Amino acid sequence: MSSFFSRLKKGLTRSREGLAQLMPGRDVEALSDDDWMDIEDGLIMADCGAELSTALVKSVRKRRGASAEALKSAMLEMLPKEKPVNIAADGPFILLVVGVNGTGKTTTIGKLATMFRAEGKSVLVGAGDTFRAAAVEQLAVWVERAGADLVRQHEGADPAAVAFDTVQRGIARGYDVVIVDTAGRVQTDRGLMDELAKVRRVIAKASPGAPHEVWQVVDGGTGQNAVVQVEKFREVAGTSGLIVTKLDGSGKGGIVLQLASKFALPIRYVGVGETLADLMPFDGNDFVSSLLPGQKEKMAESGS
Ligand SMILES: Nc1nc2c(ncn2[C@@H]2O[C@H](COP(=O)(O)OP(=O)(O)OP(=O)(O)O)[C@@H](O)[C@H]2O)c(=O)[nH]1
Ligand SMILES: [Mg+2]
Repeated sequence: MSSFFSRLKKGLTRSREGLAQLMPGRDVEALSDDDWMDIEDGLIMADCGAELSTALVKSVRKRRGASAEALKSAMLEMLPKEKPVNIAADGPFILLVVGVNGTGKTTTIGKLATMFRAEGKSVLVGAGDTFRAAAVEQLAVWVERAGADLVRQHEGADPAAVAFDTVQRGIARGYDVVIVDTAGRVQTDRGLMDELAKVRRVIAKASPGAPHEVWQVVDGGTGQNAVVQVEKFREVAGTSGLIVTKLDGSGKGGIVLQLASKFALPIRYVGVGETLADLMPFDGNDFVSSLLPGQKEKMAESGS
C-alpha cells in the first residue's frame, strides 16, 4: 500500500469508525433498521451531509451482498464521471486557484507547479495575493523550488492587474501552463468576491476562453460550511474543479463525496499533508475504499 494511501486511511479513521456496522462479512440483508440508522448517522458524522447520507442508505438497502461493498458502489455512483483536464494544445493552459483563507492554495500551487515541471512543461505563476508581502515571498519560494517563473508586483497592487500581466506574459513567452494565485477570502465578503469576479473577467480579456480551469481549494476539516463556500465561489469565480486538502488532520472524507455529488464537480486532487508528496490526483476508488472498513483492513487487523 502506498504511503499516501495509508496516510489518507489514517486521516479518515474517525470517519470509518462511525460506520462500524458495515464490518466485512455482513450482508445488506443481515442489517436491522437500527443498524441502518447507525450507518446513516455514521455517514452524517463523516460529513456526508443529511441529504447524501439518506440517499446512500436508500440506495444500499436496495442492493444485495456484502454491505460495505454495496455502500462503496453506491458512493462511487454519486461521484461525477471523471473527465481528464484538457490542457489546450494552442497557447498556455490557464488555471485560476481560489478559495477561503488558509485552505492551502499557495502550497497547492507550489506542488502543482512542481508536478507540471516534472512533466517537462514550462510554468508561469502569478502572485495574485498582493495583500501581504509575505504571501508573495511564500509563493516565490515554492515557485523557485519548482523551477517555474513568477510574475509579481508591489504589495497592494491590483490583483486583476497581476492576473492580466501573468496571462499576457504567459502567452507572449509561450509557457505551457499559467497558474494564478489569489488571496484567501470568505465567501460572505462582498467586496473581495467582486474583486475575484474581476480577476476572472480580466483573465478572459487577456485570453478569450480562459481561465480554462478554476480550482477551488477546500480545507477538508471545514465541515458543512464547505458547501456554502463552493456554492458561492462557483457562482462568482466559476469553480470548475475542487482540491480538498488537510484530509490528514481533522478532515472527514464525507465532505469530498458531498461536494462532488452536490455540485457535480470533479475532485482534482486531495491533500494529506504539507510536503510535496502529500498532494495526489484524486482516485474515486481509492478514496472510497479508504473511507470504509474493508475486507483487506479487517484481515490485516485480525492477522496482527
Ligand atoms: N496538514 C496539512 N496541511 C496542509 C495541507 N495543505 C496545506 N497545508 C498547510 O496549510 C497552511 C496554509 O496553506 P497555504 O498554502 O498558505 O494556504 P492559502 O490558501 O494559500 O492561504 P491564504 O493565502 O492565507 O488564504 C500551510 O501551513 C500549509 O502547509 C494538507 O493537505 N495537510
Ligand atoms: Mg496563499
